Amino acid sequence: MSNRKMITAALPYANGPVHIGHLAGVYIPADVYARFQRRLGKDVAFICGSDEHGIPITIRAKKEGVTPQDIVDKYHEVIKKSFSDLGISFDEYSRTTSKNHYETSQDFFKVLHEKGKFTEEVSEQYFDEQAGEFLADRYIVGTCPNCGNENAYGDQCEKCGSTLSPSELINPKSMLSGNIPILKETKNWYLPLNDYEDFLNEWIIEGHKDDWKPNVYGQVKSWLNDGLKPRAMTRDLNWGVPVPLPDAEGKVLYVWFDAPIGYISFTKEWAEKNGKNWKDYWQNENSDLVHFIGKDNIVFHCIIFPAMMKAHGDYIMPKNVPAFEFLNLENDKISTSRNWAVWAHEYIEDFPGQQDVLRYALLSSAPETKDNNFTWKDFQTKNNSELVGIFGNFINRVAVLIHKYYDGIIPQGDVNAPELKEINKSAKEISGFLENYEFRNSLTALMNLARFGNQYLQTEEPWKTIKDNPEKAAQSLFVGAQIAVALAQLCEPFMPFSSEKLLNMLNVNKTDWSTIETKSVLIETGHKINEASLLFSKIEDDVIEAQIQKLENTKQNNKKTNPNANPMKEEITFDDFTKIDLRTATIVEAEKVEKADKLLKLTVDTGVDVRTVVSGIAESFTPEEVVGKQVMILLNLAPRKIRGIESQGMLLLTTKPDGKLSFVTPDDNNVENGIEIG
Ligand code: B3M
Ligand code: ZN
Repeated sequence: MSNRKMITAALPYANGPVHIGHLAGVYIPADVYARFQRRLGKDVAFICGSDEHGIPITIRAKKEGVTPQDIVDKYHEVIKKSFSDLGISFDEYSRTTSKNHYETSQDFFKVLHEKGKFTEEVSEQYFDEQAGEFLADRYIVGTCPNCGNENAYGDQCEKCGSTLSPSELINPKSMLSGNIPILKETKNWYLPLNDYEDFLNEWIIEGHKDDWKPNVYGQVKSWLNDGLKPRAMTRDLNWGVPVPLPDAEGKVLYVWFDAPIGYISFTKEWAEKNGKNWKDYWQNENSDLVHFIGKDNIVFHCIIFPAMMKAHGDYIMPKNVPAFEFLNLENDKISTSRNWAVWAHEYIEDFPGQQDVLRYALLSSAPETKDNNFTWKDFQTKNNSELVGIFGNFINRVAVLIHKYYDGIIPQGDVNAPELKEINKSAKEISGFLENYEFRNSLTALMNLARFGNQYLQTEEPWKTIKDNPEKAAQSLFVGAQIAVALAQLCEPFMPFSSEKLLNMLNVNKTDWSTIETKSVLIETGHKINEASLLFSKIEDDVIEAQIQKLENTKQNNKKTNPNANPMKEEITFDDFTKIDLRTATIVEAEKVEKADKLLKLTVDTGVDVRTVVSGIAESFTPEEVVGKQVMILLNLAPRKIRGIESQGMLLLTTKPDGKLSFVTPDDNNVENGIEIG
């Protein structure tokens, strides 16, 4: 096993903030792994950054009416802050618009070009003559040939889910100008992936059958079975890294060409700052390259990027590509466009100081082998029953009792007590699971040690034995203290904030993982611990209800056919409704109210009587316009004085898109006055 770990986490597109799906399926597991490897004493580079090119960025910019640069500047900061707030311990978090990344990715391209690894192909692509631009597949809309949806995109129909190519669309239209695009010839550089089939078969299909996750292995196998085709590595776009060739005006590197090279560019940036040599991590067999990704990125990390690195010739291949499935939220697919997500930056605001609770909850439902589900109720239970009830409770009992009976000094105990073996066993179990990318099992193993500690105290009952068998009480708390220290050390990859708090409380330093795997005494008799403080606190129902309500609001919002419509008011009963006396009526006289621009004084025949109503309609109607109009009136509204005039009732009005008011009237104006409405 190599001493160097080159760990990458998929570069998030800087087109929006990160949500719990990203965290559970890539960043938290990757962070646990990186922290764990550091504790093993490995030479770790944990690298990530924002993916700032590609259509997702330009689409977002169009939507918000700003430039792509504005978008990436904004979201790069938001994303970077969320990661740091959540304790994701990247050694480097950079961005693909950095100068160094442009140079690194262009150099990479040039090497492949000079080695003759690309083929040049001329193809016909849709072109918007008015905009003067070639159109990315996403920028073409038309009718889906499969389901007839008139708003299908050039790459996909979101209604029936089928994958499309722009040429399949019926009546294609450019999203830039609305015009019909023309087909125009253009030259691009292709990587003939088919040339790498033998290499990929041997390396992955034969070489990693047993150590790669079945979901990753299976997907690669099926791609290879279907046969690979040349894939364009350049695009006719104006947002991206320019193709570094003289005859490539207006062309940029394909985002999936430049983005994975980002891992390399960012390692260079980190190495430079830290006196390291980046090649030790990327071009040396004594380095383990591991990519943490979501399942939708498998083909890029297991086929395309390896083929690029193979073509280049100087690079090592990934040792493993632990890809995760997807996390759902309250049994529904997480969706940025539907705002169906728990956003990292909002969580941090709503749950200050509780980053570890989210880390714990997401890890314990990490979608390792199949899609998984996050619910707020489950989150609450995990906190209240597991973190507070088991882990926190054990630590608290040990610390409080040691203070109570021994002034905070670790008492005398038998260093050969059999229970101490449990510590080493747990440490080994956790590392076994982590080496195997089994994050949920590793977390369970950690919690099992806390459970063991709790049960141990429960059977030993030092609070009873302290009276008639003080030696036994001392022994129990000596063992309890060892388990507490072990938990403080072992929980660090999972819950770094709590680990730090706990290490402080126990007044001990971080140690190597191997110490916990082998030593039986982690804290000596006579050592003084600090004041006990609570590690976790109960999350009350109202806090959870508020989060559920937030999602409920999103659901209601998504149902709106008119985004300007206000949400429904609080429900009323039928009895409430029958109290309201609505009638048809006719305006018989109208005049302006002096010194009030908005008001008209109206005389209204309600069928029941003739009365005065003051109405704020003067900016929408002249007095002449309203005389003779049949209207609807709220008859039994308590009278009130407006500008010294008593107004008796209220006319029903609505607002037009231009802001002008309009009367609600019966659609047949032969209705008599005084007829009830309901
Ligand atoms: N930005 C895709 C994604 O966010 C892409 C990953 C790049 S990793 C090199 O799913
Ligand atoms: Zn369709």
